[in-house]
Amino acid sequence: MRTADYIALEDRYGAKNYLPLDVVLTRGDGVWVYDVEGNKYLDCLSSYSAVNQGHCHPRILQALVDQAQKLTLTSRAFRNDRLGEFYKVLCETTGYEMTLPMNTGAEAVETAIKAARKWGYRVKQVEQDKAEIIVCEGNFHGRTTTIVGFSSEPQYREDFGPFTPGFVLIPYGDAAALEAAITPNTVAFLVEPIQGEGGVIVPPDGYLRAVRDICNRHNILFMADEIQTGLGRTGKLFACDHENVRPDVMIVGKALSGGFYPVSAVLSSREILGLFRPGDHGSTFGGNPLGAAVAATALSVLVDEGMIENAARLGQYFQERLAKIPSPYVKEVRGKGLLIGVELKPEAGGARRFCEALQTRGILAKETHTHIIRFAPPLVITRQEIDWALEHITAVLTA
Ligand code: IF1
Repeated sequence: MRTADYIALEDRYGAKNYLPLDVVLTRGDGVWVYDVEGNKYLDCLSSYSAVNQGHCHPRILQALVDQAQKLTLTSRAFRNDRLGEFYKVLCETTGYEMTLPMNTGAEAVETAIKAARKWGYRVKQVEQDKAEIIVCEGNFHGRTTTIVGFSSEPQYREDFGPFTPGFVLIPYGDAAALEAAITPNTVAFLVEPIQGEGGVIVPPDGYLRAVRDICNRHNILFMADEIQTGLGRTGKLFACDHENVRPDVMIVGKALSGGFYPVSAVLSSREILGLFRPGDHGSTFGGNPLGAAVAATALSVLVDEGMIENAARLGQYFQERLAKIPSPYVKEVRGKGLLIGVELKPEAGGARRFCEALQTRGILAKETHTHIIRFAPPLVITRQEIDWALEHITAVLTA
C-alpha cells in the first residue's frame, strides 16, 4: 500500500480528532523516522517528548522483549518482581521518597489532583468538598473532562461540560497572581514549568522560586506537571532544576518509558502519598511488570548515556543558531534545552505551511497555537544532525 491508501483507511474508519501531516511512518531509529515511500525524516517533535531517548532505543527494546516473554500483567491484586525495582530506580533518580504508578499523563495528573485534595482534607483540614486547586491560563494537563474543565482553550472544553468544580485560573508566570488567588480552601498549585502546548512559554526567571516560597508560606502543595518538560528535555533532569526548586508533587510520563509503553507516575513524600489506603485509587495496568521493566531501563538509559547533558549543550547551540537566521517571518525564538519554539509574525500566515515545507525537506515539526513551530528532537541528536537541519530550516524561513 502507498501513503494515500493508508490515509484512506484512516479516513474511512477513524474519528477525525487530529489533522496530522500526510506522512505515513513505518520505522523509527534514533532521531530518524521513515515513511512508507522510503523517505527519511528528522523527528523534531519526539512524539511530544515521549521519545527523548530516540526511536526504538535498543536497550529499552531489549527490556521490553525480555519482559514480554515472561510476564506482562498481574493486576495489583498480586505483586510482581519488576515493580519494586522500578520504584527504587525512579525514586533514587529523582530524589523523591514515594511514587504511585499510572499509565497516561492525564491519569497521573488526575492522581495528583486526588492526592492534593486528600491531603487538604486530612492534613490541612480544609472543609470537605471545598478544596481549591489553582491552575494557569494556557495550561495543558491532559484530556479528561476534569482536566479540560480547567483549560483556558475553548476548543478543549466545547460540548464537554458540565465540569468538575474546585479549580481557579490565574495568569501564567505571575507569582503575585498566585498569592492573590489563595484562599483558606486552597490545597495546591498545579503548573507546567514551561507551557509546551501553550506555545513553549518560558516564565520569567525566578518564577518557580517565587512559587515555591509562596506555597511554603501559605501551606499549599506545589505540583509540577513535567510530563513534557521533564526527563532531560530542557537540559536538566527536571525543568524545575534550573531554579533549584523542588515541587511537593512531581508528575512524570511520556519519556518515562522512552515511547515504548504508556507509563506515568506521581512522585512525592510519604506525608502526601502515604495518605492513600488500599482501595482508594488504582488502575488495571498501573504498575504492571512490562511497563515497570521498560521504564526502569528508559530512565537508566537517559542518565547513563548523557542525554540530559547533550540536551543542555546542543539545545543552547540549536537555539542560538535558530535565533541568528535572518528570517523576515520570525518574531521570537524561545525555550530551554531541546524544547524550542519559533514564534512567527502574524503576517507569516501561520506555521502550518512552514511545517509542510520542512516536511518536503525531510524534517517533521509541528505547529502549535497557529504561529509557533516547536523543535523538540530526541535528546540523542548530534551537532552534525542539527547543522543539517539548520540548513533546511534556514532555507524555509528565508524563502
Ligand atoms: C493530545 C498537546 C503536548 C502534556 C502535559 C499532561 C499531558 C500532556 C504537559 C497528558 C500530553 C500530549 C497529548 C496529545 C498531544 C500532546 C500535547 F498538544 F496536547 F498539548 F505535548 F503539548 N501534561 N500532551 O503535554 O498526557 O494523557 O496524553 O499521556 O492530547 O493531543 P497524556
